[in-house]
Amino acid sequence: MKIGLSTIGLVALSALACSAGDAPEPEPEAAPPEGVFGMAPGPSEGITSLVVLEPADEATTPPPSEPAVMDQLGLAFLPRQLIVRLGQPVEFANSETLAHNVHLHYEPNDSSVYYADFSPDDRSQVVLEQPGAYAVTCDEHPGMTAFIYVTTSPYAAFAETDGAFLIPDVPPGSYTARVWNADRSLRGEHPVEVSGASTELDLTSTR
Ligand SMILES: [Cu+2]
Repeated sequence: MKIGLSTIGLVALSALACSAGDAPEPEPEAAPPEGVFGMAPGPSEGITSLVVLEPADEATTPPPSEPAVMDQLGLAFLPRQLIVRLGQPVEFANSETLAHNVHLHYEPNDSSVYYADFSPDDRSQVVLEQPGAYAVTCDEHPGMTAFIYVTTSPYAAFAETDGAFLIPDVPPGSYTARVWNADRSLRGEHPVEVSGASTELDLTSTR
């Protein structure tokens, strides 16, 4: 019994001595993120790029019935950028003690498509009927701007400010990756094949 214990002590000591003398282990290489990821152009006019993967076979899941919510708080829209599925309601709210309004312009033809006043604690829903980009403003407070993108595809994400994007849970198949940017010259379309768990795309070039 006594011998056994000291043997264990020796083994532990030699293991310590060994690890102290070794060079630090190299950092394991980070696994690529799961999903479709990569780089898109950087922000324009304060809005980051949006990446949408449109499936070649039109069948996708139906839009969620619960609304996508955009609140007003601290003289700002929250969130400032919102993705909504076509057919999914958008709910606007006003969580502060000031009166606001919400004014939506559809970007492709610059038409005013929605306007409503929001007293404190008001909430109201609207279904936006066209896919594409909508500019959001509060006409009372010129600094309040936001952006909504209505997409037919469930596979969409805004890029980070450095252009990095990640769209998780994309089933294998053929897609068109569409890049929307406030600067029209930075928009583009790229054919994409999704096969494994991770697909890396460079969408920084326009074509
Ligand atoms: Cu306002």
